[in-house]
Amino acid sequence: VSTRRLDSIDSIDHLSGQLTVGSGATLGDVQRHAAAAGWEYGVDLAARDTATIGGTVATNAGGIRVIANGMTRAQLVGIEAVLADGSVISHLGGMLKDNTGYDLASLLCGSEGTLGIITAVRLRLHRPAGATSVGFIGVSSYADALSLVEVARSGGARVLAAEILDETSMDRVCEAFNLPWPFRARVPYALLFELADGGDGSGFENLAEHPAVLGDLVVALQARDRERLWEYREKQAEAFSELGVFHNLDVSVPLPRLAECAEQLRAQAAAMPGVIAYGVFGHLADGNLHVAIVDGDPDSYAVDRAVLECVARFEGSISAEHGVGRVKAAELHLCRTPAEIGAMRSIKAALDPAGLMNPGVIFS
Ligand code: LAC
Ligand code: ZN
Repeated sequence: VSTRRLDSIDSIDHLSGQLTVGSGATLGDVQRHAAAAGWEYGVDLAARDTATIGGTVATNAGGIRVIANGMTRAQLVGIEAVLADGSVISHLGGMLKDNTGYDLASLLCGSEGTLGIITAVRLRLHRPAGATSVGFIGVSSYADALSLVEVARSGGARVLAAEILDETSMDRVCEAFNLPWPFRARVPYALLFELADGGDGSGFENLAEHPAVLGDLVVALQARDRERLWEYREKQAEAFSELGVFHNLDVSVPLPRLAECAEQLRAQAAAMPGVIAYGVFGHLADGNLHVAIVDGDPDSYAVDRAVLECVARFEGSISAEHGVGRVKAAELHLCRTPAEIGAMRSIKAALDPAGLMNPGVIFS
């Protein structure tokens, strides 16, 4: 089923700061539509021009603005969807306050197509953050990077993004896209911040003096320079995939345990036989790590399982933003209790008793 032709985008309701869009419109189209009218859509990710809004809602997409705006579910005010029995549920009136029973929009959001097909959504918009600065900071550990996130969050400028790249992912993207190493000296980790500081770099003042900053601080004020710094982060998946089929894990860990878990994931990847390249990078402030591992045997699931089991030991989630899908369905028990999985199965059975909707996804 393709929803691509359901691509209508209504005019913006300036009174409520909301917008109704068909599920086939791309994320990029919605972002541009909102921006042209002086608003901002709260979700952004590298696949903005191919991802449909319906897809981002069905998967509760995260991305690079979660620290500022929350995930897709936090943008959702209402939903229209077709259920397995052919009934249409439609609740697009845009009431922010509406406690009449279960929140079906939230339920369908992140259900990965297992409960129904989303046809339209009502989204809340944000006031634009204004001009921003992007900074790249060298640090010597995940723990130091987290201390800088804390400093940044308690400073004056709003943090719009806080991303981390380890040395191996930096080397990979530099090699794949022929990018220069962005610092004068090599650093074990690079931390990328985007701050809503009026675009003059003032948001980085309280960070620059912090003892956790290793070497130089690179700050970009112009749009082209900001994009240039973002390239190191946004091109990671592409950089690893050009080496072959790669194991692309997407996990999250409670922030107090993130540093230790990330170090174990790196050590574990480095010690795996046959590994050609690896990196542990991602949306640091969300506790969301992307673990990229390329090995000689792309079909081997042992690599994935080792990562997911490590994360489970730290009481993390085996899918922070990409979803469970079919690949991780057998591993759901690593981060959900039998009671939780039982409740989810009951919902699935009630709404889709014949199992028509995306069979095999979420539940093995
Ligand atoms: C990223 C996507 C793949 O953050 O989740 O690069
Ligand atoms: Zn991501």
